[in-house]
Amino acid sequence: SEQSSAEPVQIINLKPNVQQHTCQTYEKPQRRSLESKGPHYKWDIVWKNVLIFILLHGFGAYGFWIMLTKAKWQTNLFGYLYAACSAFGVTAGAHRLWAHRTYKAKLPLRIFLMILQTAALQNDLHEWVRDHRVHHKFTDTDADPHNSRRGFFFSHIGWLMVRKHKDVFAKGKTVDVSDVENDPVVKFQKKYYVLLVTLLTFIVPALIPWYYYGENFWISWYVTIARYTLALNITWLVNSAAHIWGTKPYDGTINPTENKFVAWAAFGEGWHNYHHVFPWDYKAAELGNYRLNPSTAFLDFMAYIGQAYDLKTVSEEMVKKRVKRTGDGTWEGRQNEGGV
Ligand code: ST9
Ligand code: ZN
Ligand code: ZN
Repeated sequence: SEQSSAEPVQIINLKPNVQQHTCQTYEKPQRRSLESKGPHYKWDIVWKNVLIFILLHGFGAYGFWIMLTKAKWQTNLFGYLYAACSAFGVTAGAHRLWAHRTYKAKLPLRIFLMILQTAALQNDLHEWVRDHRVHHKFTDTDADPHNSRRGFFFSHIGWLMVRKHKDVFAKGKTVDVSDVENDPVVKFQKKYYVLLVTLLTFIVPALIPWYYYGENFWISWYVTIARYTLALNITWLVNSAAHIWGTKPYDGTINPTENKFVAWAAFGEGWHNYHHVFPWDYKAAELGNYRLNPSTAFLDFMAYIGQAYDLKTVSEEMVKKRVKRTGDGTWEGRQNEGGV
């Protein structure tokens, strides 16, 4: 691709006093303007996506205003509950089950989570998991699909509007996703993805308020767009904000942070320094306080009714050892508000 031809230039142009980044190199995350990335990265822009995201955010903002001024309270409540369901599909499903295998799920729960994840329209599970595993293996390098060293904008939304860096393809090949490819639930979703996504992200949630309590269809439609746009941005904050702002109680040498706001907004996925250090913990946090981690409450409930089992976690001893070795010294004052 064009990116590969631009690559050698990037290396030759490195000034002698500029350190080349490796996974191990610690650099305080910096906010730099997109322009400063110009000479280093070729932005092979996918204009179709740019247009879609501009329209989505335009109509989403309008929908948000409709929510505040015109929509019935039932429509807003339904929108919130629908967003929460789709969030669990992403956090408990795509993320903690399929991407990290932090627990095992019986077939009914896997089907349920697949349906919820479809309602979030964040790519099908196979693609979501592949990008996410590659993100963990090559965090904040050129092989990371949303490399946060390329700035807030790129890691938040920019990465979805350009062709991927050649390293994502090359190094991504080394990441095994055969378990997901062989999961019949994932295969089913992939086969009917466009139809399922159209129904579950847009049509069904727009029709319910109209059908059941006489909401104006267009109001319901705009609330649907607003819900989707907001949920996407909250999800993206995990890749952007929680790789830039916050403390690093578990490992001060990596970019991912503990970010309480993101944890609150993203259903418990903002304890991101911990998560990158111990990705197999089903709580995706050390303490798993329900209020700042509803996804953990969801999974504990699923375990209680026998749908989730073999939930993996990390011993306090192991956490403390790691904190001592690599933490940034903020562990004592860490904010997850005293556990469950
Ligand atoms: C979205 C995803 O928003 C968000 C993910 C966020 C993750 C956050 C995680 C944090 C935890 C969870 C928090 C949840 C909180 C929820 C709270 C909610 C209230 N490895 O991709 P292509 C190869 S999606 C290995 O097309 P291009 C592969 O062979 C939003 N290989 O690359 C592939 O072919 P195939 C909606 C890889 O052409 C081929 O390359 N979706 C990898 O550069 C081509 O792949 C969109 O907007 C890899 N990682 O295009 C769509 N990647 O697939 C956006 C690729 O056949 N996508 N290969 O095997 C696109 O339009 C395009 O992907 C592109 C890049 C333009 C971005
Ligand atoms: Zn993860
Ligand atoms: Zn991350």
